[in-house]
Amino acid sequence: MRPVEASTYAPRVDSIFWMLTAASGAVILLVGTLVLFFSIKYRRGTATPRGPVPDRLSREVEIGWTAATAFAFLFFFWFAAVAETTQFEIPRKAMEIHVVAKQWMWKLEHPNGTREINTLHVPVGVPVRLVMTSQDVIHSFFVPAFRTKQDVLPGRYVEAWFEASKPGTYHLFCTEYCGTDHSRMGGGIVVQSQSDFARWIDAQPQGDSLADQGAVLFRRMGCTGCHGGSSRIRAPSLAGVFGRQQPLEGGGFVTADESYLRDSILLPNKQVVAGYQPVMPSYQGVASEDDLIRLIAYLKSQKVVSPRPEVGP
Ligand code: HEC
Ligand SMILES: [Cu+2]
Repeated sequence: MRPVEASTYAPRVDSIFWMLTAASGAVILLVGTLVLFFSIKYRRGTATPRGPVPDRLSREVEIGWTAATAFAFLFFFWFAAVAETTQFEIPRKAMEIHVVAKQWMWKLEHPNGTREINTLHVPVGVPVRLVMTSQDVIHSFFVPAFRTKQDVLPGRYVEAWFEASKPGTYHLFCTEYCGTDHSRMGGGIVVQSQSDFARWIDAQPQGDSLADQGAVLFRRMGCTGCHGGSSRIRAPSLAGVFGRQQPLEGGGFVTADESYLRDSILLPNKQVVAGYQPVMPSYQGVASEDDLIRLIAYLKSQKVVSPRPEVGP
C-alpha cells in the first residue's frame, strides 16, 4: 500500500524513491539475465570460443557502462538536489507557526496567539513556515504524510515549511530519541479546507496576538528603558529591524532574521550593532522560549514609521 501523499513535497520525494527502485530493478534484471544467458552459453561441453576478449571490445564495454552509470547517477543527484533545495526556499507569504518542543510534547502557536498542544490545524494549499526550537534536548518534527522531517535543536531556531495538499488528519511524530516518553511524543496535523480553517481559528478563545503580548513583555522586561525613544542610554531603534541588513561593530553585516533577534536578546555581545556599546544585558535564563517568541513577534510587527536621521558617530 502506498503511504499517503498529503503535501506538495511528498510526490517529489516519492518520485526519487520510485526512480531509484526502478533503476535497481532494471540492473537486477539485466545482471540476472546475463548470468542466466552466459551460464547456458558457456555450460560444459559447448563449442563456444573461450579465448580472451578482443582488447577493443573490452575497452568499449568498460567506457560504455562507466559513462552510462555515471550519467544515470548524475541525473538522480540533480533531481534529488533540486527537490531538496526547494525545502530551503521558504515562500515569502507563508503562514507562520511557532513550535516549541519539550519532553514530551509539541507546543504550537499561531500568530494570533492561538495555542495548540500536539495538534496543529492548518489550511490546505497554504505554505506553512515552522519556526522551531526545543526547551531541552534534541527532538525531530516528522510528518510522514508530508515527507517533512526536521531536527529541532535547543538554543536556536530551525525552520521548515510545507504546503498541505489534501485535507485530513496526519500523524506527527518525534523522530529523535529524546527520553522515556519519546514514543508518546506525537500528535496530529489537521489539514482543513481554507474556509473550515478560518471558521476553526475564529472559534478559538480570543486572546492577544503574539505581537501584542510581546509589546507588554517589552515594557515589563525593561527593554523600553534603553530602546524607548526617551532613554538616556544610546540603543538602536528597533522599529523595522526585522529583515534589515544590520552593520556590525568590527565590520560585516548580518540579516536580522529570527535567529539574529534571538541571539541579540540572549547573547547581546555576540553581534554588536555598529556604533553602539555592548551594554545590553543578557536575558539568558530570564526570557523563556515563549517570551522570546512574543518579543520577536513584537519586533517583527514594528515597522519604520518615518525615516528619521540616525544619530550615529
Ligand atoms: C541597558 C540597555 C538595554 C536594555 C535594557 C535592552 N537593550 Fe537591547 N540593545 C542595547 C544596546 C546598547 C544595543 C546595541 C548594541 C548591541 O548590539 O548589543 C542593543 C541591541 C539590541 C538588538 C539588536 C538591534 C539591532 O538593531 O540589530 C535587539 C534586537 C535588542 N537590543 C532587543 C532588546 C530587547 C528585546 C530587550 C528587552 C528584553 C532589550 N534589548 C533590552 C541596550 C539595551
Ligand atoms: Cu522528542
